[in-house]
Amino acid sequence: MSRIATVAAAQMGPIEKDEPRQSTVARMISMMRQAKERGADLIVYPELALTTFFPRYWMENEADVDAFFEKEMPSPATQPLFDEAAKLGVGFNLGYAELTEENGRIRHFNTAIIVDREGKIAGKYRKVHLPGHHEHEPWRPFQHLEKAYFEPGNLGFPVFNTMDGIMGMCICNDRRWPETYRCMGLQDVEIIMLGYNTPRHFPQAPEVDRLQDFHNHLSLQAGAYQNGCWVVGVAKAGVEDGCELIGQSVIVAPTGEIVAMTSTMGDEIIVAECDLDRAAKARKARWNWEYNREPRHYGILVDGPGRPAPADD
Ligand code: ING
Repeated sequence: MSRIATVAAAQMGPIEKDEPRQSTVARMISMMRQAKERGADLIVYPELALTTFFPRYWMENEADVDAFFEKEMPSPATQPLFDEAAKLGVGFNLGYAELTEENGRIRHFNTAIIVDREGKIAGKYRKVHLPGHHEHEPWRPFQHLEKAYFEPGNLGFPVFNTMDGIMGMCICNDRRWPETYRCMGLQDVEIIMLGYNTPRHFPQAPEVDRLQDFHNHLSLQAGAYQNGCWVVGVAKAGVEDGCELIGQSVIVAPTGEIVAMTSTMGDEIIVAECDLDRAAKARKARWNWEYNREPRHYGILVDGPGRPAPADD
């Protein structure tokens, strides 16, 4: 008997800077109900799904930045989403800005959680690959200050046994790095869920603006195929405060084929039946790590160039 997860990708359209969380949560609940009606038992929301993509703004005042963060999860504003999920028996993946105290200091992470069908948090991930820049760069038409507002994630790339599957997460820029998928693939992940906020315009290289949709799908499809797992990529799409964010959210099969894609730039759900056993099957054939992989030659992946680990991770 196959283990089928009926998955909805819940793409969200623009969230304006002053849109209250109650409004975005109401939009998410509406999409959850639509997804349930279409048979879904798992729904994936975008990165930083509760607010506008605030790293596009330079904010001098830390309190202004912290206003975009959740100090607890569930919070009063998100509790209705957890309640609805438990009522409908639908699991979900939610991206949000996490403000927490850890190792005696306040930490800021770009975070995602998997919540099971009883409304309980089954897993947490903190974005490892932070794109953008640390300082205000006025030459840009909009900022991309993730390196200023977040710390790199300190949880690695965990996978979680939940909802009768092996489930993993990543967030936005993580999807462009093959290490992300492989770290979960080696843990036999069957489905990887992720959200993204991807501006069409890339100020450092405007000549690649025309390739943003292609690079998005190239990354997601390669990750799925090369690790024999399902990949669900969900956009925050449309024009937020003058900044166009790409859409084309997709559900990708372990073969790398796109099985469903959105066709608007607003709130839109797509649904697919994901047979999780197809991932396990791929692991026995082409991606049989013990039989085909040669780690003795891969040392540079860990010892090669990259950011040093922070002292107090
Ligand atoms: N956004 C973008 C992403 O990786 C980006 C940043 C855009 C990097 C285009 C490279 C090219 O999709 C986030 N939030 O990571």
